[in-house]
Amino acid sequence: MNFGARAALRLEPRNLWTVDLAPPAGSILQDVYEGLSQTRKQLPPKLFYDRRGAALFGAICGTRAYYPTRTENAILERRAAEIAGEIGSGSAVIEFGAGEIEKIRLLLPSLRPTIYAALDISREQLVQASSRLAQDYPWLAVIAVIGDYGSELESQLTLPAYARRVVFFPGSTIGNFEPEQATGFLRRVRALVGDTGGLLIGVDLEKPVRILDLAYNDPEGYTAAFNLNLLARLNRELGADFDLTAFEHDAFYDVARSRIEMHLRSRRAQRVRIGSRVFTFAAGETIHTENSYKYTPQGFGEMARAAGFPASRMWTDPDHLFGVFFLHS
Ligand code: AVI
Repeated sequence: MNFGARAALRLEPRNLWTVDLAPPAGSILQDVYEGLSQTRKQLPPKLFYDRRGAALFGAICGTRAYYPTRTENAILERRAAEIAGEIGSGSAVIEFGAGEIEKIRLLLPSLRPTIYAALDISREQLVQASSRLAQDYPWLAVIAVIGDYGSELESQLTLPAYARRVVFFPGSTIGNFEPEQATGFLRRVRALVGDTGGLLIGVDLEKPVRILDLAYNDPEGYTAAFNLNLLARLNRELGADFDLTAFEHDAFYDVARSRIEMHLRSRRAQRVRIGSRVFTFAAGETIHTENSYKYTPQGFGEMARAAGFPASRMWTDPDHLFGVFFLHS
């Protein structure tokens, strides 16, 4: 196996390799200055996921209100044989943003790929989760690729030509991309998997507003804590002086744009110091922290077609809350 200039290292167990394609760790300060200097202040959602943010996201996924995780898991579990039938055995599966490597486990016994490459930026978590997977599935070649799937690192990935390439992108993370970014992402995947490969992707579907509003305003308050942790992170990592009690979580569904918007709303007029700069907030002004787009099956199918995937099949749950799509040419 070849990964551009970087050699893959073989680890224990013997069916596990790792390769480091991570960019040098940079400061988040530039992103923060840029976002907060806009007329409508914003911060990129990737900043949510420090250690505490990742733990809070895990807690959100376990709530009753946040239906996507359990619904997608149930679809993968119940439809594993059909999904495997569509993809065929012996493929090379590449998961983007693999995290704890849990969802692919629901498919492996039916899917029987030869290679599973897990991409994630969080080194320690990825190597540990890959090692557990390699131990549990000794027949599978597991490759832990430390890198950012958002940075077009697929040009550095050379997988064996004989295996059908299938990108696995569960979790409805595509919903956090702006529609043009999402199309660009699908095009990149299409180039990576080629004419014979495909994309297995989880997509959150449009649904009644009350279900969506509740999912992003869970009664336990984990989503609010997850949103506010972003400011706590800026205090921890950049020495900023955000008063966390002076901001509140605000999440609502915008029907016209088919998206949940998350904001942090300033409860009063205030000034906040970050590094060498001071930012001024009016009472009620917000920092826009995330969009989460919801798609209709038709709308997503059209986007996929425009990106070079003319064929698709979707599996859903009885309430049509969530769709798992297999896109191919
Ligand atoms: C990761 N992503 C798909 C989640 C979502 O639903 O958009 C992030 C999230 N934000 C608030 N709750 C969950």
